[in-house]
Amino acid sequence: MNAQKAGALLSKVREVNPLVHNITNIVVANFTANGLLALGASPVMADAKQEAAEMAAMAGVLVLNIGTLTERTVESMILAGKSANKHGVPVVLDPVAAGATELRTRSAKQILEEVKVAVVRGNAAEIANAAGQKWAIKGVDSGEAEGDLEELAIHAAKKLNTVVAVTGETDYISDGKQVLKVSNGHSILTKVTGTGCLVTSVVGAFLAVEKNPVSAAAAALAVYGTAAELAAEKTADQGPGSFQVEFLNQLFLVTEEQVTLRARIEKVGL
Ligand code: ATP
Ligand code: TZP
Ligand code: MG
Ligand code: MG
Repeated sequence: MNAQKAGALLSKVREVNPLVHNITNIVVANFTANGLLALGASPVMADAKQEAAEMAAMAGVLVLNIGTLTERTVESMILAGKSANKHGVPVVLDPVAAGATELRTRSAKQILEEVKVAVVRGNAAEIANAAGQKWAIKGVDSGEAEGDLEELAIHAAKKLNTVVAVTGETDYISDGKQVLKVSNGHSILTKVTGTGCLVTSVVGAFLAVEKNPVSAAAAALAVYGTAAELAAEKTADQGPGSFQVEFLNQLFLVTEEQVTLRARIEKVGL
């Protein structure tokens, strides 16, 4: 994956307009739907156990997010996940706040055991805890960086037998062998709730049009980070409220050419 290919994949997302089935949390549902629409995907939120499997079967991708999990929604996630697996629909997981409570850690692990997940996207603490490593976490926010994020991405990918995307100031994507590093983005993303959850769904939108999960995740993170940089430039003297609105604008406006010029994707490690 490189900047040019990331730009081309953005155009493919817009052309295909994939159906992204989200079972997500109550904090970010609206922001996620608007972000996906702005980018060029077609979001649907459907978490009733009576319809989750049916919706997943017809989607381009299924995104599971445990941000405000309940026994009921975890049951729906597993039903939807199994249906997606059966119908060849890729599945992405955001293990929000795994490690913060026993329920979250256990549920993230249960989903990973019962559903074949193509990409797990989280902050360092969430990825580490989902992969059985202890890492401090404060609610939904990652604790201080304790270790090497490149190593963490490789270790977690091997342990979970999936592709892992660890995000933060720099993002690391690994399948346990290769590692890609994405250096786009802006720190003001951390001041708007749901920017992690939305990026997980954006990874899903890219995965719906690109089978290789490492390529899809790297392209999605680079496009997302580029839109954030453009929005931060436009709202430089303002706060997170203006940034949030402009970020949605830039997810809509960012062009293939801008991504080709600005995406910073590098191969690292092994
Ligand atoms: P946390 O709750 O710890 O913030 P999160 O689930 O919100 O985690 P992030 O790691 O914040 O997820 O990632 C969301 C997006 O923000 C990603 O695209 C990431 O690259 C970007 N990002 C996060 N922090 C920074 C930063 N300091 N500089 C640039 N981009 C960042
Ligand atoms: N509480 C439960 S889910 C959630 C909060 C604040 C949203 C987390 O969103 P993100 O994208 O991980 O910052
Ligand atoms: Mg964040
Ligand atoms: Mg998060």
